[in-house]
Amino acid sequence: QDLASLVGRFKYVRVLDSNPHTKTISLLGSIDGKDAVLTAEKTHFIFDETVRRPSQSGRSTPVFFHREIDEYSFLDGITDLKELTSNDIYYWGLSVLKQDILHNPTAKVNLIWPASQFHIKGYDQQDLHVVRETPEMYANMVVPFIQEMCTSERMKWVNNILYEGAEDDRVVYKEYSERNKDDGFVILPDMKWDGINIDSLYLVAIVYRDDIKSLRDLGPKHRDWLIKLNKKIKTIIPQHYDYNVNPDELRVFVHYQPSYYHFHVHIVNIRHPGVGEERGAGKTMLLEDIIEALGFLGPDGYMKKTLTYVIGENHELWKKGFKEEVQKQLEHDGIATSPEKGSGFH
Ligand code: M7G
Repeated sequence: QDLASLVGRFKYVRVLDSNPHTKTISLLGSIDGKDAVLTAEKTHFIFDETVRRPSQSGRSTPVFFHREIDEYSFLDGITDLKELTSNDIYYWGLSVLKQDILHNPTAKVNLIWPASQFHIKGYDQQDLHVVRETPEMYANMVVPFIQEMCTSERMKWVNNILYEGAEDDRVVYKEYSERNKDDGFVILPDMKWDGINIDSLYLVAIVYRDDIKSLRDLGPKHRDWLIKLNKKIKTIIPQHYDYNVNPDELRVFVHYQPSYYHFHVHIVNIRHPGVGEERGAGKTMLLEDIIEALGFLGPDGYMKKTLTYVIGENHELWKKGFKEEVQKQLEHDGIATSPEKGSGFH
């Protein structure tokens, strides 16, 4: 089953969501009678100084180097240009750029098949809400939800990477020894990255230890380990990409709520703004801030902290009590939820 033949058999049902800012569109459909989510994202422009060279070791992890002119860059790659209007010193128009499946593809295409209801809901357009997750809400609602989400089926892709050699040829760095499993981790390109443009570089570091489901499980005893991890990430990645991205140009962060409850860290080029928040829900916590906070949060670390973040109505937690909690919180705070209920400030 390759992507092209699967996409060829995709039967369109409806548009789940589209976003002009991130230039993405997600479609719901079916392939061979099973639900599928097909997402396309327009790729970013290639600047003339960074181009891709196939890696000499035969791995598909690209190697970047500087070059003066590139036929696929914006400017040299313009094959058609038509002015729409001009006014004084301002001109605007439309253009067609030279495209090439290897050097300058138009879009990155992602397919989830067969897609579960979790996947479909995650990509579907939804209203968002700010919620305060208290330690009690975590214990009563989130813990049971995490248990439900940690099925071997749902975690299969993670275990495939850690133990089954999946995406092996793309792995950027791996540190693992049977003796020291708790320190092991692997860094590889995230599914979200086109793998071509360093400006939109997006990697994920997945740890081998499986006792940390999310940010909530982090305590002061993890501080030194996180410091080491942060240092390694910021040393290894710039080196690997030939310093086309520098240590202080990497946004290293964790999501809460994550989509997958096995501790992992996102590594993104800071040129890629707001990335990771595309689908609305969630909170981005910089690893540096987490390390700092673990220094004073007390012995229970994040377990005792109230976390405020955005959640979508399609999220299971919204239906499993968060909706009511948001109402209660607003009432408790004396904040009106609609104009009729509000008497204003007198
Ligand atoms: P998250 O913070 O749990 O969720 O991160 P979110 O960022 O999707 O809200 C999980 C990360 O793993 C995301 O950045 C995904 O794009 C990435 N990811 C998910 N899957 C299924 C894969 C995969 O099979 N391979 C790789 N390389 N990355 C994946």
